[in-house]
Amino acid sequence: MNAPISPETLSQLGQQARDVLLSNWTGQFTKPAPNLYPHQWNWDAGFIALGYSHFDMSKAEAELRHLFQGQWSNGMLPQIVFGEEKDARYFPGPDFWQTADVPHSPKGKKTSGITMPPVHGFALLEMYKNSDDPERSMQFLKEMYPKVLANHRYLYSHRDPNEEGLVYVRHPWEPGTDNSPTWDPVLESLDTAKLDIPPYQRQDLSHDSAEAHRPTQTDYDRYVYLVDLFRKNKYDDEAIYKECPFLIQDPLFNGILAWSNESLIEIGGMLGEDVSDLVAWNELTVYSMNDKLWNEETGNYDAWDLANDQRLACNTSSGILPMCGLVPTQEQAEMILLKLESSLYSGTAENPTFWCPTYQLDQKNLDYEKYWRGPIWINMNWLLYRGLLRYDMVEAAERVRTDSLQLLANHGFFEYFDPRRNQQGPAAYGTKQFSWSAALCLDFLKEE
Ligand code: 9WN
Repeated sequence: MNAPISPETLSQLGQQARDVLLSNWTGQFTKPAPNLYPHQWNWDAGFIALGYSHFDMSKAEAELRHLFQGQWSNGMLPQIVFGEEKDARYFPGPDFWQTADVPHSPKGKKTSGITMPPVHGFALLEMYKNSDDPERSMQFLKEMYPKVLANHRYLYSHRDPNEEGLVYVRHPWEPGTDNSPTWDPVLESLDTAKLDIPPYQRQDLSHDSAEAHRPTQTDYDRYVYLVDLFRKNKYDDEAIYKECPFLIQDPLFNGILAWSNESLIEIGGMLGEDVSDLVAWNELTVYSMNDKLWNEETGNYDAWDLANDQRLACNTSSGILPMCGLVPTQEQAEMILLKLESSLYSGTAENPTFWCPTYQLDQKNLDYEKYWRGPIWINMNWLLYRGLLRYDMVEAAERVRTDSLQLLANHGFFEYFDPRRNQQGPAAYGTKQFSWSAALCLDFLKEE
């Protein structure tokens, strides 16, 4: 559907992508964006390191090294490792999180007290594959493998109370798809008028992103309420589990975990390590995702609300992305492909869409412009691209790749994009100079 992008445009795009990453580099790590996100974020850093590995392996390694300096002694890899920029305006900052006195938190770095999708196993293996200095990269694998493994061990031992191989997230920021409609039913039961919410000041609206595209005030009230609950419980996982109303087994988080398990099994094999725990964890994760989360009627992986022990219909792209972790069988993957090609993700002849909207187009509360409730995000497209390739769906994968490059060439390295091909006026939203849009663009471009 796209006219081919000229080689000149593609080469310019590559140069611009490298420039975005370098301009967000602080000397220690890369900010996800110049102003809106002034610290280091967990899954962003994985994607960013992968992007750097195409042109600057030292920075790729430094990115992950810095992130893991924030790792807690129980293995948890935090969502944010705070930088030291004096005029950084981000809420919630370290003063709000209050993790410094928690016994498990690191001494040298300030961090938040929750985690994010464990992309680092596969990012590490991808970096190794992109290296032209295998000896050096083998050393890096040796250095990082135990740290990444410790994060997986944390997830399986502290976030899987029923030992199902399905890890739960306890805050909408943990799966990274903050205001996803999947957890609306759970969050709506938290009546903000009746909750005791500490005073706070949002900072996100003072930057270059429109209020209408960001999470709502009520969303933030609930985010803050949950952080307050964690700090009151001193970040003790068992205590939080007993009290927290938001405990969700998310298909994207667990699908990513499966891909990283697999990658760690491969790395562990190269290093001569005993990978039996990883093999057992991964078998259970794949089994349970198919046994508990797969929905044969819709062809989606649903989410599970552990606090109320109920299924949460997941009609977002998180429900099809476990393909990246080789979770579905070939037959299930064929069902997913049919769905992608249907009006649910492709629109109609009059109103076609770029791939891939993050929310099915038949959903009443779909919003093409609002954050994780419809727009295209480049990291989700990249995960889908890799997932499709794993099932030999080469044509579909190529469509995701070229749609992504087309959007980036049309608009630049925005945070998220309007899926409508016929959209008149602004069609790219959030912050500009967004690092993972640039980093993953570089990975898409290696196929040229
Ligand atoms: C909260 C940094 C992060 C991404 C998330 C994205 C957004 C933060 C925010 O930015 O979330 O973690 O302040 O909105 O939703 O996926 O990692 O880029």
